Amino acid sequence: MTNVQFDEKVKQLFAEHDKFIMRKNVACEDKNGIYVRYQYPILTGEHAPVFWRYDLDYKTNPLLLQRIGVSCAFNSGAILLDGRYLLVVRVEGWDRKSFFAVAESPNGIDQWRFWDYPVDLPDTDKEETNVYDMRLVKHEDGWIYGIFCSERKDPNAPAGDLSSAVAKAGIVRTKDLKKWERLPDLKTKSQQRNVVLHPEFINGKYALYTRPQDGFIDAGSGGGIGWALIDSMENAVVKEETIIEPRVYHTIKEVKNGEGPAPIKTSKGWLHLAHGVRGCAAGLRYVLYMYMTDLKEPWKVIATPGGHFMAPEGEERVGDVSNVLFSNGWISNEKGEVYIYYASSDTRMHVAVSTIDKLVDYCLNTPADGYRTHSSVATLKKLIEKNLSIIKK
Ligand code: BGC
Ligand code: BMA
Repeated sequence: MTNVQFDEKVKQLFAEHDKFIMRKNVACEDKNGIYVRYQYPILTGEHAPVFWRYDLDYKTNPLLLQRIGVSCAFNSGAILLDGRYLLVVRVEGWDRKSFFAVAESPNGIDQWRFWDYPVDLPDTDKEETNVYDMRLVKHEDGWIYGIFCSERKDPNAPAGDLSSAVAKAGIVRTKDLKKWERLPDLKTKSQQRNVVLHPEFINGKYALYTRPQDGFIDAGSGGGIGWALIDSMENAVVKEETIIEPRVYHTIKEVKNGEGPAPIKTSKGWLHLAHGVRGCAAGLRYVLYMYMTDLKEPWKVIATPGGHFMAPEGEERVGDVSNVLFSNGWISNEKGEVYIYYASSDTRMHVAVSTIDKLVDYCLNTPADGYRTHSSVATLKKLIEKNLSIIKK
């Protein structure tokens, strides 16, 4: 390739990338009245800027080969900051390391663009090997907190076991998503993934949704979504945690569950989005589900719509880790809309749109899981009878 051809090709790379980012997203057909998915993934590995992936110097890359690969953009924290829709995305490279990067959109739906540099996460522990799944919360103390999973090799793993890991909750805070202050990791008795900060003080204390687990993968004897009050975020210690949202046999959350993003406050209570996991021949299947808690006592569950809220569909079903929907970010805006940012199969980000009114109605009026076939049939029969009497009138 000559110098001139090189310059031409670089120009083309930028132009194509820009066209791809500017593509308008399209609302899909409303299939259930509860939410509407958008057709195109909002972020993928291909959204990584050209200048992240290529060395654009003719002298050092005369063949214009990609030097750094970005495979996936998924599990993102979300925040509406001064009218800007922002995601802290889990970006994963060809080397299987994830890192955080901010992406911004003018409307929350399309034109998502990464900021020039990834998040400068303070490096405080040389054993920390991978980080992922940040929950962003604007707390009433004035800070925006990010709680994420900090993963390292299990120091007690037998020689030759290069898979066993230990998960902890890392904590950062910021005002602008640019400068990040790292606070000491959360201290708890067990391993933790999916730790989420409640946005308000509860009796003067910070409140956390936790997910105690016996092993790295197994929820074990613990499991379920826990609730813990802590005195400080600068020295965050969980002394006591209570399970408020347990796992249940033969449900969508039989193997594991975990809080998604921080809950949204409504006049009827707090809306929660979570993930539920069951095991099957194809491996673990992750779906999203919802529940609601009491406005004044957010540790008390007041509504449990049965089954999944969203499950992987179509191309969502396939990816680096197939059969997974995961969400750790949503945004409610001043119009009462809720933008649900969810990832499919650990590969790409999507958006689905609903409203506070619809989600509250969904939570309060969708029949709960009766945990047995017979109660599912009884619930169905009740609705059929009611409807047929209306139809026949
Ligand atoms: C992966 C996570 C996954 C976890 C448990 C980690 O190594 O990076 O995506 O949730 O393992 O399977
Ligand atoms: C986990 C999560 C996610 C991931 C999922 C499926 O336990 O913490 O990072 O999406 O597994 O691999």
